[in-house]
Amino acid sequence: MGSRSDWETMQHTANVLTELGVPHEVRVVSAHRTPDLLFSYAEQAPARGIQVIIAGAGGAAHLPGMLAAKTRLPVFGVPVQSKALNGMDSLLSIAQMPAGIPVGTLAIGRAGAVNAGLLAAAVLALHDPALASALDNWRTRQTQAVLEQPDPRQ
Ligand code: RP5
Repeated sequence: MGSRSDWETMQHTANVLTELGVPHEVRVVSAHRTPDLLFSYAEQAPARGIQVIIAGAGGAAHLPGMLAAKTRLPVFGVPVQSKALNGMDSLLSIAQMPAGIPVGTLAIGRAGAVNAGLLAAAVLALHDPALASALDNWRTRQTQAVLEQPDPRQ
């Protein structure tokens, strides 16, 4: 994520990955404040065994796009809800990538953070039967939770 202030949102990604048993690391890497770290992080990621990068950032959210520019690993971007523009700035900065450098863009805020974890897990599950099973179970529990409580007053 681009800042410690993004953790309030990005903790939801980490929580999902933890629930699914996906090994992951959490780092603050800022496109603007630590650009050299951003480059070295992206360049070294494949050799360190990283398979997917989830990048959350807000405002002028260049982190996901710049990571994608520096690595062929799949990059999923989470637009953090900014104070000034409610995350529309984050969303557009992350989504409007030029052809040739893709970033998979999720929803603004918590929903995007949760779904980034689920999407990354789905990609990894393509070659990991145990993770595929954990993801299926997670989705089944979610469905059951809705079906078991159809009355929102309860
Ligand atoms: C972005 O600027 C970060 O991703 C964060 O969402 C936003 C504000 O950062 P702080 O000023 O709170 O550190 O780079």
